[in-house]
Amino acid sequence: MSDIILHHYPNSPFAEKIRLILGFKQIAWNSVMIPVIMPKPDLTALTGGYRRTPVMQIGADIYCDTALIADVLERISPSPSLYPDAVTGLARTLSQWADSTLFWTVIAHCMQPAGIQSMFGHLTPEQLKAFSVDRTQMRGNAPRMSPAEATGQLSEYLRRLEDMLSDGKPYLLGQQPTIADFSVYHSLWYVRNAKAVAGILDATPKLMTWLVRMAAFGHHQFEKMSGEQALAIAYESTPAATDGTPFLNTHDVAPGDLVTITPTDYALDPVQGELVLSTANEFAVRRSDERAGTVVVHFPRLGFQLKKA
Ligand SMILES: N[C@@H](CCC(=O)N[C@@H](CS)C(=O)NCC(=O)O)C(=O)O
Repeated sequence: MSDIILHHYPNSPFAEKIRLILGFKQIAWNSVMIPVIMPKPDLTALTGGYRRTPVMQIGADIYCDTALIADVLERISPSPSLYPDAVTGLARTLSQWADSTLFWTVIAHCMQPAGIQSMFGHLTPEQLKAFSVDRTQMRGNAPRMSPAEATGQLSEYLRRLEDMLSDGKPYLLGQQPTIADFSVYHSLWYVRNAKAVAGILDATPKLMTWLVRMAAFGHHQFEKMSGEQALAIAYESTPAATDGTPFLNTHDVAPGDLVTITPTDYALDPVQGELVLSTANEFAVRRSDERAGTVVVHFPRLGFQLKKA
């Protein structure tokens, strides 16, 4: 049985990014379905409060945010690489743009009435209301874009991406897919699923062909697992050792200090624990939970803030 557990739900774009990376790398995994809105009691028992989707678990190590999850999958299975040497800086930077700017432009484009009808038409008015209240609370004061702005800006972004596929290049940065392809893919996958507003993709035929090429990686093999089973695995496991990893002290903190780690953009739920890792690209805290036992929760440095508790 694979050690990798993905906590996710089917129509989450960021989860689709990771499912497709698992397909690209041919890594077998376990699938735990989590609720689309709060509360998410099994998930937050593992994370200590972080509620975004997806989360990856390996034993008693919990990995938040797809930027870090992709790095961990690369460590586990380096080939085929998401970060080819020749373009690694460019790939990571394009990926960060796609996961933030492109993603929120896509959400604003899809959340116009016709798009909502395509994606959520099957929900009752009460369910739709609960979803909308949850996401409004989650986003807090994060800036919002009108559908008119979003649609106009998305058309321009799509043209720029189409330009990257000139000269018959199969992937955005050349002959091999990189992390940037997976980050752009998940947002465009979401547009394609919002059928009433997916026509925007018709103007960029190379991008459509690329979408089909990317989708062919599939999700590889997975088995269903319950949230309870995942919690039991965390409880029975010991977090991977972190001793010996050089500690990068940027916040006047020492290993073992009680800190909180919180996203800087939305869903600002702090996770509190003892700091066990602070590297150029990662923070991790150790915490204990009645149901999950002692776990280490990992975050990327980019997009998160560390504070002494
Ligand atoms: N930067 C995060 C973004 C994750 C994210 O925003 N996921 C969306 C779903 S695609 C989410 O969490 N929505 C609220 C929820 O699922 O509770 C990542 O890369 O993992």
